[in-house]
Amino acid sequence: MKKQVLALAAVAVLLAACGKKEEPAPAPAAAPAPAAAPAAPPPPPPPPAEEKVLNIYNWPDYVPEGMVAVFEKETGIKVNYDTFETNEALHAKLVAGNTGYDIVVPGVVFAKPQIEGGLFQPLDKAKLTNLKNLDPAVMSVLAKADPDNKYLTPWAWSFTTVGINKTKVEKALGKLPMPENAWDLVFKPEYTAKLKSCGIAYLDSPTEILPVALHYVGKNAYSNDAADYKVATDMLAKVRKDIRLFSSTMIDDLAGGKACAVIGWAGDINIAAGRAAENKSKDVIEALLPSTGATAFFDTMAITKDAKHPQNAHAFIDFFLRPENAAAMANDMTYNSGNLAAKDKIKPEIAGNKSIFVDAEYMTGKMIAPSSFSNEAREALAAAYNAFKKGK
Ligand code: N2P
Repeated sequence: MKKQVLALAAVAVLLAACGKKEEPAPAPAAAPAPAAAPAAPPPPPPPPAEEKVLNIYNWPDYVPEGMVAVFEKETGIKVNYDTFETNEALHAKLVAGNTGYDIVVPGVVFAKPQIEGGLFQPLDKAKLTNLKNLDPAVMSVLAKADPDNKYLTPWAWSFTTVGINKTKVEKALGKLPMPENAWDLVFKPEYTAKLKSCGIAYLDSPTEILPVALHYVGKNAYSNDAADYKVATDMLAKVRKDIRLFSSTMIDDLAGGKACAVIGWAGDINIAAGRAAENKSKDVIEALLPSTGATAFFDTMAITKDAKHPQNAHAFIDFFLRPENAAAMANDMTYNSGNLAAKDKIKPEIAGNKSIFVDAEYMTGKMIAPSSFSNEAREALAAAYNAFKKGK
């Protein structure tokens, strides 16, 4: 405390000194004539006007309806919006180069090697007046992949978890009670043998499934050690015959009745729940918070290195960072936005949903923070995962 007071006093003294007017020094008797000042360099030319186009590459079912149209109307910029289904697919595109996309939305697990690989251009923060709306806690998660937050701003975050059609799962389990650990539903033969009748689906991505499988077998979810992958895939091999689907989103599978237990994204599972309700289904669909934890993901906007429309890209990023747009991500899409200023615009119906607004206890005690894999590890993960899929 004393030290802090002293330090503050020192700052105060320094500030006072800065404010003091200096008496002008008397001019020397025979001052040499000052050298002619060099001509001021001409101001930099204004950046060339960009064509009114913006090419965005994002995940499916991940933007509030009408939001892009509002941006187009407001700016006159025509947005071409394409989608990819896995981080692996986006990564392959970025590495190949010349994507044609200005903004892409990788998860931080992949954004780290993408930044290190020089695939993005730094943000011009002077153009992002709404950066101030962002939650410092989320920015510090992003900073693990992007030191000093130079390249990434948050799109949305959620977590990879177990989603169920509770009605169907309880029926299929019969006398077997729900497990204490929700991951048993998709990883333990005792349960999968029963749930295969109503359908088990996994996300079709090595870097989604292996981390949760690694965690389940007691290994680091982001292990770079191929020996750990063997332990995880040995576990997975035992349930392989019970897995009906490998899918890139669980919305249709859960809402349409193709699957009753999935490994998916909490946000998409919540969307499925909403869709089933719209379709007048009585089934209850839920994103679970497993007792042993789930893997958090943070998806981020980045501007590609060779973007042809970087100014439009900045305009869109700043637009997205407005509180009302970030709030719509939660209200309409059931995804968190990482935008503090959006907090008081959240609809009361969803404010209590713990699978969107995860409580602090789970967040700090259970949620598995994102990390990254080495390039070699990602290759080994893909090989392990493909062998598992083929091994039916
Ligand atoms: C798609 C959401 C993607 C989140 N609806 C996974 N990063």
